[in-house]
Amino acid sequence: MPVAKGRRSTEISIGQYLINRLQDYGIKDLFGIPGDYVLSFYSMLEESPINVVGCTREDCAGFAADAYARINGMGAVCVTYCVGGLSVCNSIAGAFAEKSPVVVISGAPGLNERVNNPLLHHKVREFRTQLEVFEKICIAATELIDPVTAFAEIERVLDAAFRFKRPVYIEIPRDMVHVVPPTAHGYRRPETTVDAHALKEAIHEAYEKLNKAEKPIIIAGVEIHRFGLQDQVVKLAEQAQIPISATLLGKSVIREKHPLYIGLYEGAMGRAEVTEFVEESDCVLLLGTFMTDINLGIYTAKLDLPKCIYVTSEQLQISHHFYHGIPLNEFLEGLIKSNPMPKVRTIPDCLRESSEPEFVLQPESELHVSRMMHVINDYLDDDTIVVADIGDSLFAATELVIHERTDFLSPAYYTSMGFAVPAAVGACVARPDERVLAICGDGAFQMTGNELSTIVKLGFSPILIVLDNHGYGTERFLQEGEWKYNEINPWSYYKLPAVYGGGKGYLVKTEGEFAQALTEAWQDRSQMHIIQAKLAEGDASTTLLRLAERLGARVKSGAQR
Ligand SMILES: Cc1ncc(C[n+]2csc(CCOP(=O)(O)OP(=O)(O)O)c2C)c(N)n1
Ligand SMILES: [Mg+2]
Repeated sequence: MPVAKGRRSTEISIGQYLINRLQDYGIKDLFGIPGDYVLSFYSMLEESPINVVGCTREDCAGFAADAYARINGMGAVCVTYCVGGLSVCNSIAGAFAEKSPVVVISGAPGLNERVNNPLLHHKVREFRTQLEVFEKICIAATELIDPVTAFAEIERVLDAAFRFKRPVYIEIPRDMVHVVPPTAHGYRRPETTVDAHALKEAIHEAYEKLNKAEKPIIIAGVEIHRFGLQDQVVKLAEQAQIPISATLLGKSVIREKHPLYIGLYEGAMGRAEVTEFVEESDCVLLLGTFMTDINLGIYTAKLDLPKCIYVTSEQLQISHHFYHGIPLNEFLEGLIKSNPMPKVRTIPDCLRESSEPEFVLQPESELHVSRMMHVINDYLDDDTIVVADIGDSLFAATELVIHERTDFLSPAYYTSMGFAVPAAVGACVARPDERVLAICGDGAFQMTGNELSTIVKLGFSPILIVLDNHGYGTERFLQEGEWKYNEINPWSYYKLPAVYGGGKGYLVKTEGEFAQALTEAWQDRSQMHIIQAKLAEGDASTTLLRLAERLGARVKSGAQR
């Protein structure tokens, strides 16, 4: 855990202490929108080394901070009371669900303004209403209302974000920002007790199980990203020659060109060859994987519990045995040391990337998302970060091959539309030297696409592809019939650079036009690029078609109930 670097002095104010500690946790940039309840803290921020990125909306600032946290390790968003704070709730709920450590800082009315409970602007119900909302969607929350405990509270809450990889909430009444505590409580980090006997036994049981295995497989999940355990997973896999698959939320957890990587495991939603290879395993090592419906292909995954070793930061289960108090990293390290040697499993040619038939561009062909992904695949390099929104952007993006690990961002579990464009801002800020490619549905774009304006303001050069199917394509596949609610107002997305005052737009309708626009965009790093891709009527990726089959059946059965 980052320790306070000699800044425990009570000579500094509460606001300054918070700013110092954010930096100790590696937060160099912060997203948000100011307001009168947070102005004094904003001014303090602006005078600090932290770079403040103003966004167009608070929920966008939340998505940007979430993406930044996924890449950087921790992120922060700073907003005003209620009108800003409550607007950021959805993004923070997503960060909670998908384990992204975002620090939410909100201003609030001063304590001296609250006497006699006046009706101050932005107040909803009680002065604590916003805090209570955030208590539900954060792993820890505090209001800095007591100078004596303020520093310890900041420590407690930031430590929780760091340890649990979940968002936290810090509220500062505006008259507390400049208060210098006369004395301050220190913070004592709660001891994490590791049960050494349980650890030893768990490692032994896992070792025995793996050693006996003839067809082992690793399924790596998102926690491997969050806890920075990628090297350990690769080490274990390489040492024991165990093939690795990843879940959708964990996509790119390992370099997708790694010889042991066999692709995404998504139950019946994924490639049949991968599903079969995983499900016929006699020892499935699930590492940091969330058992979510989408990760498991809407519960079509067939993983036989007695064959599984299921380990996350929250639980460890081997077959029917539960172990408690065992940190994910210690288990992994212990398992590597035990050096299990299961039978080496040959990876069939059909699971190797090189087995894919060579893609041949058909310049006159209408646009189909799955084929577009093949075109994009040729451009991805080690310096690309791919961001995918919800809808067919995500499903089709499963077909991309991400070169480096942790370079694929998507809200693949919480599935909130509108993530991609603001997340692209967060990714550009976190890694200004890399190229960000964002893929977004037209519906999702209409929600938060205005954040392109921030991209223009900051002078970044991401490439955004808007998949234009005039509406909520995914939902058309989930509910039979032609429904007006799936239609949206068609926009000329490619003309938006003129509105934002920067960037270049392209309207493409064929594969040839798409490839040409992408080439042009890729070569130009002086501005952002927005490619409006008009899809063939009724187009859907293979993954969406498979999912629609499963989910559609559920939606229908739900409707009949
Ligand atoms: C914030 C939010 N609102 C509503 C939904 C429900 N929803 C899921 S997919 C979808 C349609 C997405 O449309 P678009 O972004 O155009 O992508 P497409 O499905 O057409 O690829 C909707 C409305 C959601 N996931 N998130
Ligand atoms: Mg659409």
